[in-house]
Amino acid sequence: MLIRIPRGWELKESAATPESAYLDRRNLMKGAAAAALAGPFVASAAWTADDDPSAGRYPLQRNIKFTLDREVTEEKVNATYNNFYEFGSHKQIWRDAQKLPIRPWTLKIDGMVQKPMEIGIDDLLAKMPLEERLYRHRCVEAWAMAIPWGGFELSHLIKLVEPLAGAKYVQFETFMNPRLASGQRQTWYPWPYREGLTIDEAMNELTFMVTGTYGKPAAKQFGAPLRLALPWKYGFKSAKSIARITFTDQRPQSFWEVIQPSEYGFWANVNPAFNHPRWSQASERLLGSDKRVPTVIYNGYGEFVASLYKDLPQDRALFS
Ligand SMILES: Nc1nc2c(c(=O)[nH]1)N[C@H]1C(S)=C(S)[C@@H](COP(=O)(O)O)O[C@H]1N2
Ligand SMILES: [Mo]
Repeated sequence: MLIRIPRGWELKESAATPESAYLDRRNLMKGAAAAALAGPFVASAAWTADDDPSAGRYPLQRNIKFTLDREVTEEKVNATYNNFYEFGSHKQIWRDAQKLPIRPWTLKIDGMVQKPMEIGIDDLLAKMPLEERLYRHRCVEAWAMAIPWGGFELSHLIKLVEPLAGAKYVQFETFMNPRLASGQRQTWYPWPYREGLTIDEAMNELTFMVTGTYGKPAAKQFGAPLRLALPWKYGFKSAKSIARITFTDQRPQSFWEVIQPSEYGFWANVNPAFNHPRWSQASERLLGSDKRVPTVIYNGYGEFVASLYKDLPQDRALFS
């Protein structure tokens, strides 16, 4: 069991939580404690994994280049409200997601690279410069959070496999295991979950491969042991539990794009001026608080990424 010392932001966040939420949380905690006494299957913090072999690597040094304009979302709020359709199409998938075995876990990198590889997650963790970053996270459904991610910049991994000059896109694929993941038995979805970026987007310094959350190995519902965090794009671009990365000269078609291309386009850059066909994107709800705040172009990360899109028409193309 890892003993963890609360750090500055954690104290600040709980101090800033509205009283009503704080009281609710105390009741929730009482419930969790009672459940822990009641049976062996519920740990005291059942939404986090405490048996991850990479636990000794955390917490990681924070990279202070990445700052927030809001409080970090409370861990429990974040860890019990997730999109992970492999485990169901509702937000309370965290318990089901604990079924996902994350060791052994092999990442396959193939396609247009000089050095294709298959690498175990712990070997990968040993090779990559790990750090912590505080990122905003904006779902296309108009809710938002702020999260301390641990992990590494994808560019480091890309340099290792040496893409060929003709590789223009990077495709990410989640594990496929319908026996284990009930959502994958819903055959009308185009499994496995896929996402894609241009190679320039993938090489951008913001593009982060997440291996940890809240100072620990990533909880399974966040997409352990390896997920993307692309804070300037809507959340669906940030594929979870990635098993394969493929370099290609063809633009990948993503899971949501196959389902509904008019609602979930390839670029999916956060853009308050371009509404979703069924709702406004002008503002967002900050989970864990009662606040609604204006949405900002590129989710506030324009200084890092705006130059990637200077040659695209500036209206619809930013989204689709
Ligand atoms: N494999 C996979 N990755 C996924 C999803 C999913 O259903 N399956 N949902 C996406 C969506 S819509 C969002 S908003 C984020 C949610 O991440 P969170 O649960 O950590 O907030 O994961 C994205 N990555
Ligand atoms: Mo989302």
